[in-house]
Amino acid sequence: MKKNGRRYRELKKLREESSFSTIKNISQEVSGINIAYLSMSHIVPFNPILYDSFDTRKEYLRRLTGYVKAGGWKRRKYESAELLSYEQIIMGSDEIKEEHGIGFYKYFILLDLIHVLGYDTKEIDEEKIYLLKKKYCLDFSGEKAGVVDMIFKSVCGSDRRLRKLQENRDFLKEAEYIRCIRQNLIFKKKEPFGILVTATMSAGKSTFINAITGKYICLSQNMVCTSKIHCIVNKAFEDGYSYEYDHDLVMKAGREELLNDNEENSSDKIVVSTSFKGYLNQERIIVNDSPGVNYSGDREHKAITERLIKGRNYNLLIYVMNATTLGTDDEAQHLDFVKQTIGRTPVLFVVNKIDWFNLEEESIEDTIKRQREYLREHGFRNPLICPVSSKAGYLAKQFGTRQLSKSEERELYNYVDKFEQMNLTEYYKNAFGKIAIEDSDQEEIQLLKTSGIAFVEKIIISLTTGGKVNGTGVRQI
Ligand SMILES: Nc1nc2c(ncn2[C@@H]2O[C@H](COP(=O)(O)OP(=O)(O)OP(=O)(O)O)[C@@H](O)[C@H]2O)c(=O)[nH]1
Ligand SMILES: [Mg+2]
Repeated sequence: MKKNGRRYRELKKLREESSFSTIKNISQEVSGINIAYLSMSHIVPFNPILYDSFDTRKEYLRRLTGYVKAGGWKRRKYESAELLSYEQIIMGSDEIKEEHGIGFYKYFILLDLIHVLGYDTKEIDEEKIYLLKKKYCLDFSGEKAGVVDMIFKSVCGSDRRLRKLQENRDFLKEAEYIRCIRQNLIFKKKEPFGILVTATMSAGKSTFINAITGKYICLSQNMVCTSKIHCIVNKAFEDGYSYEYDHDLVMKAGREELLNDNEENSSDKIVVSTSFKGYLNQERIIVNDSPGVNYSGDREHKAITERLIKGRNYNLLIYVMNATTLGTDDEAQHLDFVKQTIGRTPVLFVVNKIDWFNLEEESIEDTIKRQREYLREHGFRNPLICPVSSKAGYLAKQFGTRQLSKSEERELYNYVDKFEQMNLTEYYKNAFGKIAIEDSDQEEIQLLKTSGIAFVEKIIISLTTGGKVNGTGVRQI
C-alpha cells in the first residue's frame, strides 16, 4: 500500500482513533524554567534550625548563602528564589525550643545546599567544589573535606546510596531530613502526567481544579474570567507552602501572590506548585487551567486555549461541561474544535454543577444518556462521562483543613443531604466497574465520594497508567 495513498491515510486515522495513548512524555519547560524543580517540596520546615536561637539561625543563613555564592549560583533564578524562601522560613518562626549552636547543623547545611541547587550537582566543575570545600572546612573547623564529597555523592547517586546515608549512625539526627530528600528525588524522577482542563466560560474549570487539588489556587468566581493558563504542579509532599512562577519565582507564595496576576508577566502562563490533597497526592501531575473559550470581552482567551489544545503537551484532556447549560452553540463549536484537534489523546467529560439537579423533575441516568448521545453526534464514540459537583468536593476537602464560614458550612451540609439522595455512586459503579472507593463513616468525607470528585480522581489515576480498554484502563459500560 502506498504510504501517501488515500487507503493508507484512512487506515492510519482509524488506527489512531481506536487506540488512545496516554503514554507520552510532555515538555516541562515553561518560560525558561524547568518546572520539574517545582515538583520538589521544601525540606527546611523539617530542619531543627527553625527553633534554634536567632543568632544561630542568622549564622546558618550566612554560611548557606556563602556556599551558594562560592559556586556563583546565586545569580540563577531558581537558586536565589530558594535562598530567599530559606531566609523567610528560618527567620519566620518565633519559637525557640533548643539551642544547639551552629556545629550541630554541619550536615544539615550541606544537605540544604544540595537542595537549593536542585540536586543538580553532577555537572558542577571541580574548581567550584574545591572552593566550597575550602570555605566549609574553614567555617566548621576540624571537619574534613571528604565529608563534602561523601554527602554530595550519596545525595546525587542512586537511591540505594542515599538510603545507606539515611541508615548511617553518624547521620541519625539527619535521618528524617534525608528521607524527605529521597521522597523529593523519587518524585521528581517520575514521568509527569499532563492534564489540560478546558470548557466554555464559567463551566467550573477553576472550581474543579480547586476540588481535585484541595486548595484554593485557581481564582473561581462569577464574571471574572481566568485570563491566563494556570499550570498547577503537584509537589512531592505537604510542606505547608506553595510556589508561584509569575514573572518572578516565589517559593513561599501567599494568598495575595496566588490570586493576583503579576503585571510584568508578558507570557500567557502562571505556574503554581502545591501538594494535592486527596487520591492524587502521590501522582506526578501537572494540571493546566485554561481560559473559557467563549468570553466575548477578550477574543485572546479563545486563541490562548486553542493554541494550548493544539500544542498537545498533555496526556489527558478534561472537558468540563456545565450541567445547567448543556448543549449550547458555543459548546458545540468548542467540542468540534476539540474533536478535530485531539488525535489519540483521551478525553474525560466532567459534567459539573450536578448539585443544581432537581431530582423530582429529572433523572441522572436520562441526562447522562442524552449527554452521551450528544457527544456521539459530535464524533466522540465512547465518551467517558463523570457527573460531579466540584463545589461540594472542594468544600468537603476544605472541611478539616480550615474553619469554614457559616454559609460554607450550611452549603456543605446541604450537599451532604442532597448527594446522599442522588446516588451518583450507583452510576459510577455501573459505568466504571473497576473503580472502587471505600465508604467513610464521616459524612463530610463521604461527600467526596457521593459528589463524584473521588471517582474522577481514581479514574485519572487509572488513566495515568494507560491501558487497553478505551486506551485508559477504565471500563465504560
Ligand atoms: N453550584 C455549583 N456552582 C459551581 C460549581 N462549580 C463552579 N461553580 C460556580 O460557578 C461559577 C464559575 O466557576 P469557575 O470555576 O470560576 O468557572 P470557570 O470555568 O473557571 O470560569 P472561567 O475561567 O471564567 O471561564 C462560580 O461562581 C463557581 O462558584 C458546582 O459544582 N456547583
Ligand atoms: Mg476559571
